[in-house]
Amino acid sequence: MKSKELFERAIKTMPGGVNSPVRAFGAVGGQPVFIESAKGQYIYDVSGKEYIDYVGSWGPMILGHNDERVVEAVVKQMQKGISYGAPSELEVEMAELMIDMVPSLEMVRMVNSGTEAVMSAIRAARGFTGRDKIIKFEGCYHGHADALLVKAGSGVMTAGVPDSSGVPEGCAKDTLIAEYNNIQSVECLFDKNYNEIACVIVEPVAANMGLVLPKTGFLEGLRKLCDKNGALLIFDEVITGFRLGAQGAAGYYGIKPDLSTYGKIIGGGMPVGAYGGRKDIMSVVAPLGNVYQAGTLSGNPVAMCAGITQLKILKESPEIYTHLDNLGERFRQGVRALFKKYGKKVWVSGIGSLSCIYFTENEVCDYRTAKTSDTKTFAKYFLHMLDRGNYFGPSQFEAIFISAAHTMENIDKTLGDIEAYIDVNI
Ligand code: KE4
Repeated sequence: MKSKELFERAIKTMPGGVNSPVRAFGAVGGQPVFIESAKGQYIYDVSGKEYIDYVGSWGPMILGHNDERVVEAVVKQMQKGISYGAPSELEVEMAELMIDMVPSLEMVRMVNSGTEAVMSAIRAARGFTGRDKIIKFEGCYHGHADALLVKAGSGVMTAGVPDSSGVPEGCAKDTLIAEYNNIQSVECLFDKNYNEIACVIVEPVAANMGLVLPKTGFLEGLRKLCDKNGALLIFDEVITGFRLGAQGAAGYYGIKPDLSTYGKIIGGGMPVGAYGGRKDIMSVVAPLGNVYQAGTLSGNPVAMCAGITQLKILKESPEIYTHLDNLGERFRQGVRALFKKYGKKVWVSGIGSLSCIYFTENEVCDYRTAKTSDTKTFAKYFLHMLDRGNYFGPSQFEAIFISAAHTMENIDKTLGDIEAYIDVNI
């Protein structure tokens, strides 16, 4: 069965034929390729075509697909049991491992997705502070919980408005929207909502409007404003956690958040999320405290096995991060050089194994400038690269993920395909 036939079947039984919207290729046209298998840095579609994978399941596959050590651990655990719904040693091991690797973590709770991690962390922040309002940033994505599917209301000083149908105004009104990299926009919201703000949630590196790095002083400024106003700082590290080094973005930038949220890498490809941070805050979470949060498959033993194995490899092999940095740098420098060679301006951003190519002449530092990218040109570029066996995220506003399984030869092959695109299209 080829992708086309599968997609025709899929759209009959699933909204848009997919289980997550970005996969439907709506932003780039064409039809999604259906994946049959994956190994290392490669994925293979149902027609047997091989692609160098620059999505890596949107981040979890930092070691590459089907790392033997992860697969072996998962298979071994499955022989013993798939799910217990009761405490297991693996959950204790996972919590201890995360706390050992991330200095700001004193207590953690496992959940089943990044969305769950963020919605639970927000509830804990509201329960701990007794305040209702939260600040998020335009262009940052924190999963699909109602309070986070909110866009800026008219003028940044007013409450947010729903960014999805089905989200009641009541859910959106307590979500205030600031501008990424604009600390004044945050200060204004604190001044206008004095003593009402429970937390500020931020992607310390914004990887859902493409890839936007924090400007010098931005994260430090958030830390100071939260301390000054008695609000909590939540780092959403679902993408950056354990990717920008073992200590994630918090370690990379030397900022201590009050709570952090995780997903993706900590599950090794299995459905896992987590939230955690200061013990006094996490102590409000049931059954210890009265902030309720629960989950049938939270701490699932098979998923814990996958996550523990992957995290232990990252902890014990710091050279992996050097390799990721080198691959990412090679890619970014190569792309900049190619477009310069052909006299075309693009904005290439990146940090470690995360990158983005924006088809705009502007410097991209926030949502407004990210949106100046020419998404039609991106779509043409995307389909050219897909045809040449490079699988990138099917949207200008997603990041490029490189894994430890990638090689310099892979990067150079992809750069060659980019040059072929520029040569015939620019
Ligand atoms: P999940 O519920 O999808 O596990 O995590 C939500 C989430 C939370 N926080 C951040 C910073 C995230 O990037 C995400 C999810 N990331 C997207 C990729 N941009 C997942 C891909 C998808 O939605 O299909």
